[in-house]
Amino acid sequence: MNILAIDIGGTKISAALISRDNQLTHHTQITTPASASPTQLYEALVAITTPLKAYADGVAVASTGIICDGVLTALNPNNLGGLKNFPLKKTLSTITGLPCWLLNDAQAAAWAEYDYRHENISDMAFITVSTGVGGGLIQQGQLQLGKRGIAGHLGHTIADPHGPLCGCGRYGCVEAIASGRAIASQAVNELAGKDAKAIFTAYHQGSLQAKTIIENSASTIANLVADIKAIIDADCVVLGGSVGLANGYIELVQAAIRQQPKALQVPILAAHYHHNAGLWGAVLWARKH
Ligand code: ADP
Ligand code: BMX
Ligand code: ZN
Repeated sequence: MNILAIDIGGTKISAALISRDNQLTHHTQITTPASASPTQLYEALVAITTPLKAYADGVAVASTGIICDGVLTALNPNNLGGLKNFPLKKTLSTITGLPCWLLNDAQAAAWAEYDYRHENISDMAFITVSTGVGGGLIQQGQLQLGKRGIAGHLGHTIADPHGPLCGCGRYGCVEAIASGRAIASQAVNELAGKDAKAIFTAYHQGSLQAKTIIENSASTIANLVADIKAIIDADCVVLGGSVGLANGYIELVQAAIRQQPKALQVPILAAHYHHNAGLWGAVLWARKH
């Protein structure tokens, strides 16, 4: 089966064809509409699927948000231009006329990264540090979805109860401190208004402000990793997303985890599938089901 894989994130929507013999081709990317109203998201999905759908036998989707019964519900609507609910499966089936399989983006990436390592491990977590902070858990070789699709939403565990208000309504979520959006929102003075990518550039140019913000993000993720170890005794934790994979970031998280008690330390690895972990996970999951 040739599958049209789509990864819907808070910043970008990417798509590619993945053939039955695992060749990834025709990779394309568009910006997620800033105000992702249902109409704008619909139009973005039409734009990205139209050139590719004729070559596919099915559609596999990894999407930000809680995915349950084919519907996307935002836990943090701010990450999707305020969009709260969207009938993703129905919409994509109508646009493409193809069968569709859906997963949350980080759950999908967790599945791909586990699949790659399954001969050596049984329990792991995937964390994407991107627009938000997403998560996916594998326990005893099983991807955890939960009855309502929320399992693994690690970005909405609390890092600091006195921390900033998260778009989900809680104070001090990991996502409100460590995500790409949170990194940008902490910038002041010479870095005010810059996005996380620009703040990383400033960090590599020696900006002390950028260093403080990025190290705070990395140590928040390291605390989350130690919590995951305590909860599921993970064999490893895999990092992805454009912040998670940014030059020097994983080293900061690894350095911070070494400050934790030995029993809570765990190997932290970069995603084998890099930025395409969600695309691959959605396809591997679709084939399995
Ligand atoms: P999505 O959330 O749509 O899946 P990404 O994984 O690309 O998309 O994450 C988007 C976030 O990553 C934004 O905050 C953006 O500023 C930041 N970002 C993008 N490229 C880089 C980079 N090279 N280095 C650091 N941060 C980056
Ligand atoms: C948010 C949440 C998660 C998602 C994570 C990473 C929404 C819309 N999304 O915590 O479902 O996995 O962001 O998403 O509530 P990304 O856009 O950063 O890839
Ligand atoms: Zn939250």
